[in-house]
Amino acid sequence: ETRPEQEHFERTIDRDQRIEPRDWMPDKYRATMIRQIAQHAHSEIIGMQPEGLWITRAPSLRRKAILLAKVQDEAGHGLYLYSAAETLGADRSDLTGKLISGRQKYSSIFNYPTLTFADVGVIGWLVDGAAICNQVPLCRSSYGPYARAMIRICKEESFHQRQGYELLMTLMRGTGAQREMVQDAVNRWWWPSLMMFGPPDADSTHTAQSMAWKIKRHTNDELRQRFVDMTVPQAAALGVTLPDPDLRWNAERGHHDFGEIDWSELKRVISGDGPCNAERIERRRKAHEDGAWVREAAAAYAAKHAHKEV
Ligand code: FAQ
Repeated sequence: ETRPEQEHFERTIDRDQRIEPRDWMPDKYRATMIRQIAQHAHSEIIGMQPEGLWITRAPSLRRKAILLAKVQDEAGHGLYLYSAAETLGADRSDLTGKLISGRQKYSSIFNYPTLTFADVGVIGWLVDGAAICNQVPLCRSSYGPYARAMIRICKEESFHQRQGYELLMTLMRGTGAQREMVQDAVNRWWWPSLMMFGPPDADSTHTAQSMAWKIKRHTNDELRQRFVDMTVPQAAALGVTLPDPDLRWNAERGHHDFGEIDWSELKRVISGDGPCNAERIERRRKAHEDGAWVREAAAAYAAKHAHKEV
């Protein structure tokens, strides 16, 4: 016999309506949402680092202003998402502690180094492109505060994607050395971008349950395929080669076939052993510690204010 609140939950999911913070939900649904939203928030915050490193080295004032705005947007996305996690009863400082101590994950993609300014363009094109592909369907995710946060985040991500593509078009119209710089960045970021979508469906722990609850609307492999199909013509327009000799159109499937992904690399990077994992976490830890006085001052101010109101 199902309880009325459980029936309400199931009916809401069946009808494609949204679960709201006040609603009853299964403990596992709550835990899954906190996990995914926290990982997503951590990714936005850690994701500020690879591009942030280029703010002081941007080649012009215009590029610096654009990059500053983009990295600032990422901070905003992170804060939005931590707020969404709070509606589920999560505590923000606890989530930050779990990130710093390695008990919660963030996207594998941010553990790769940004070696040249072309990497800024390729992150916009491929990494934000992959993020959009993954996040547009999440605007229909069953948890209301997450789905609504995704709407604004996706609008900003699509602006980020275009700025990356425009940066690359500019470089491709430049010198031979600049074109080589772009190709080198594409070679390094292509495979890690495909890994952003997660393990293959057969090895994905959470996909089946998250699809049943309509948290996820497509599987990891479906979104990865969509991303490949979307990116191939963009690469051709740009004049770069995607570093995969097995990449070709399959008329029968109506999709591009592509080569085998090195899943052992994804496993390594997720488990903490990527090129920049230690550096990223160390920088986050230091920023958190350096910001302690700001949190203390804000708390003291709020306490004083509350006292005055009484
Ligand atoms: N990296 O069973 P599944 C951005 C973990 S975009 C690290 O398939 P699920 C924008 C997974 O958590 C990036 N870990 O899991 C930006 C699970 O571990 P757990 C952020 C990964 O949740 C652009 C285990 O493997 N976007 O930040 C990865 O059903 C430029 C098994 O996997 C989002 O977070 C990975 N790539 O599907 C910012 C989108 N893949 O928790 C700055 C929302 C999997 O059991 C600059 N998230 N894992 O210990 C999602 O859509 C999903 O969570 C997936 C994974 C698709 C990422």
